[in-house]
Amino acid sequence: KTLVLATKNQGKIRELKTLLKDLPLKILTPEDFPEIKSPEEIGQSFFDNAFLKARHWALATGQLALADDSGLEVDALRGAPGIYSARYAGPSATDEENIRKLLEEMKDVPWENRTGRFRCVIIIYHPSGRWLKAEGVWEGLIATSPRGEEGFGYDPVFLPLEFDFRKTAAEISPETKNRLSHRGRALAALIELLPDFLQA
Ligand code: ITT
Repeated sequence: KTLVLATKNQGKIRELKTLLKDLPLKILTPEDFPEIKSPEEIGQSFFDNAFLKARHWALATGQLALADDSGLEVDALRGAPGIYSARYAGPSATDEENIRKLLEEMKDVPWENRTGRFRCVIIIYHPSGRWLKAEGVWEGLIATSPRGEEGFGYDPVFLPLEFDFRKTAAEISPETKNRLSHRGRALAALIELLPDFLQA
């Protein structure tokens, strides 16, 4: 079976490919379909956006498609950047620009109020119209300055609970991140459901 990863984010593609490596699936990405455009992410929730991306790529390619919509929810910012995490500092913002904006917005927030979490909703969609959903969260604190070279996105300013907030998500190995992260947990839950879904 072929599975299209309905994402252009290279960090997600790297993690998803590792998490799916033991499954008997041929993995393709949008780069394998240069003629197909990405849909506009007009949804109002992680679910809406994951669903519209997975459905679009499944129907456009005629293959199973898996989409990940994810982001960072910061309590002191009432859940922002949330579904707008990728474009927090503007429509084509870099990870560095998004981090800079986040730290600026939080410059007066004390440690006890720097709680937040990554959230990931994954949808797998079959061109017949059948689909599955899984979700994962990763709790932590927002650091006051970036550290580390691993990962992508907001990893340099996310201090996961599991290391007593001493390391950023960009200072842990990709294997450890995949074991603990919102994406790793969502995909583990999805993989549980997959045999029945692929049989039907
Ligand atoms: P696609 O829609 O093509 O998948 P995107 O980057 O636009 O790519 P999202 O709309 O889901 O995808 O935005 C997710 C953003 O949330 C991502 O760009 C990061 O800024 C952040 N994010 C998600 N997961 C993350 C992780 O594991 N580590 C760090 N940041 C993450």
